[in-house]
Amino acid sequence: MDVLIVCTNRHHYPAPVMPYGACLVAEAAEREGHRVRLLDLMFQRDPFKALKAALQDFSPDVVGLSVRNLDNNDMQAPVAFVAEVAEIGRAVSRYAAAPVVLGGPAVGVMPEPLLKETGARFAVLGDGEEAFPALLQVLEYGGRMEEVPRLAWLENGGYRVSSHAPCELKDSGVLPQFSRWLALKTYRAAMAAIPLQSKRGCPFSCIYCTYGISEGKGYRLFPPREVAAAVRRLSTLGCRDLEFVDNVFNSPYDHALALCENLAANGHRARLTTMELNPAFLDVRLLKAMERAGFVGIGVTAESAADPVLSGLQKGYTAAEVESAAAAVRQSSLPCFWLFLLGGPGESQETVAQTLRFARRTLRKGDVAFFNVGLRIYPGTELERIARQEGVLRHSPEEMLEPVFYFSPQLDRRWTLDQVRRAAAENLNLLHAASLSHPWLPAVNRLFSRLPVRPPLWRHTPTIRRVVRALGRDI
Ligand code: B12
Repeated sequence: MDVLIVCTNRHHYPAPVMPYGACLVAEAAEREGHRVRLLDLMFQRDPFKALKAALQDFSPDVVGLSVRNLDNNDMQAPVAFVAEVAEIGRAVSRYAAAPVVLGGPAVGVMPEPLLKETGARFAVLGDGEEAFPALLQVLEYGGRMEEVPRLAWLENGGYRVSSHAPCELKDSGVLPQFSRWLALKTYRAAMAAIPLQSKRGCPFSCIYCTYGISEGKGYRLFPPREVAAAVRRLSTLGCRDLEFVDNVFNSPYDHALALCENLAANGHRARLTTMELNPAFLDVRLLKAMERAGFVGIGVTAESAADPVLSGLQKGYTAAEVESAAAAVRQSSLPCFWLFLLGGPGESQETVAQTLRFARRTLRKGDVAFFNVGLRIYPGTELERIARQEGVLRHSPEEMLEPVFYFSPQLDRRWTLDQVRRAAAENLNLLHAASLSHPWLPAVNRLFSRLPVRPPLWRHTPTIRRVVRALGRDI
C-alpha cells in the first residue's frame, strides 16, 4: 500500500523535537513491503498547502497522523493543539479518500476524544511498530480489526479497543534512519537533539502521569549493547548530539549502568543527554558511569523537595533521597537541570518555601532549576480522581482534551507564582514556566546553533539571561 505519515507537531518550545516514533513506524511499514512517505509539518510555513500537495502528488491508500502534544502543559499560558490536528484530519478527508489512522504520544493519553475530534477511522494506542503494519495488512487483504493489537475505533457511536496488552519490542526499533525522513539540518539549526530510547514502559505510580497507561507498566528493555551500537552508528554519521528520551533513564538501575558501560567501551563520539533521571536511583557510581559514557548534561525530575508533596504525588521517594541525589550530582562534573512541579495535592506555603530553599541553597550555582506551577489533569489518572473528589474538576473526560489543571486548594496560585518569579529574578539559574515558552526562545536557539555551542542550551542559562538582561529584558 502507499502510506503517507503526517507529523502534525509544530511546537517550537523549548525547542522543536524530532518525530522519533513516526520515523520508527514509517520504517516498520516499509519492512512489510509498503511504500511510505513522511511529511513533517514542523517547519512548513503553510502546513495545509504542504499537506494538499503531498496528498495530490502521492495519492496514498492510508494516511497516518502522528500526534505528539495535546497542549503545552502550561497552566499560566495554556496552548491547545487539538483544534489544529482536527483541522489537519479534515483537510486529509477533503483531498483524499484514504482512511486516517492516528498514532503518537498524545493518542495513548486520550484516544476516544481524539478519534471524535479528528474524524479519524482508527487510533493506534502506544507503540506503532507492530500494530500499524498489522492494520495495513487487514486494510489491504481483509481480516478482523480485533486481531490488530492495541487498535481503537468508533463503531455505532461506541468506542472499541482490540487489546491493551503492550506489544513486544523489536530490536530493529532503536534507531531509524532519521536523515531519510527529516530535515536534520533544520532541526540542528534549532538546537534540537536527536532522540533515542533504551526502554519502553513505566512501572511508577505518579498520580498525574500517563506513561504507564499509554506504554504499559512493565519495562520492555532494549539490549544495552544494541543501544550503544546505535549511538556509535549515529555519531559516525556526524549526528553527535543525542538525547535519551526514556520515561525514566536510570531505572532499572542495572540496565542504565550496563548501557553506560557499553557506551564507554565502544568508542562513540556523541554528546549524550537525558532529562529523565529519577532521584531515587541516582548515585555517584551511576553518575561517574554516565560521565565515562559520554553524557554532557542531565535532568533530574525531582518535582519537589518536600515530603508532603512527594507523598501526595506518590513519587516513591522522600525529600532526603532528593537531597542525596543532589549530593551525588555535586560530586560529578555533569551540568544538571532540575525539574519541579508546584501545586500538587499536599502543597502548601511551607512546602513551596522548602522546595525553593532547596533550589537556592543545595543546588550548584551552574545548575538550573525549572518550576512548573499547576498539574495537567489527564483522564484515568489518580489525580483526576482526587480532583473530582475535591470538587475542583467538573469537565467530563472528553472535555479534558482542552487543558485542565490541578492546583492545591490549600494554596494561593498568585502567591506561588510571585514566590517563583521572585526566586527567578534573584537567581539567574532558576527559571519559571514562562521562560520555556518565551517568544525569544526560537531566535535564541537559532543564534546559539551558529556559535560553537552545542545542545543542551540550558547549560548556558545564566549567561543567556545576563545577555538578555543587558538588552533590558529577561527570560
Ligand atoms: C522525552 C519527552 C520529551 C523531551 C523530548 C526530547 C527530544 N529530543 O525528543 C522534552 C523534555 C524536550 C519534551 C518536551 C515536551 N513534551 Co514531552 N515527552 C517526552 C516523553 C517522555 C517521550 C517521548 C518520546 O520520544 N518517546 C519515544 C518515541 C519512540 O515514542 P513515540 O513518539 O510515542 O512513538 C511511538 C508511538 O506513539 C507510535 N506512533 C508515533 N507516531 C505514530 C504515527 C502513526 C501513524 C502510528 C500508527 C503510530 C505512531 O509508535 C511509535 C513507536 O512505537 C513523552 C512521554 C511518552 N512516554 O510518550 C512526553 C510527552 C510526549 N511530552 C508531552 C508534552 C506535553 C511535552 C511539552 C508540550 C511540554 C513539556 N513537558 O515541556 C513539550 C513539547 C516539546 C515540543 N517541541 O513538541 C506529553 C504529550 C501529550 C500531552 N499531554 O499533551 C507526553 C506524552 C507526556 C505526558 N503524558 O504528558 N518531552
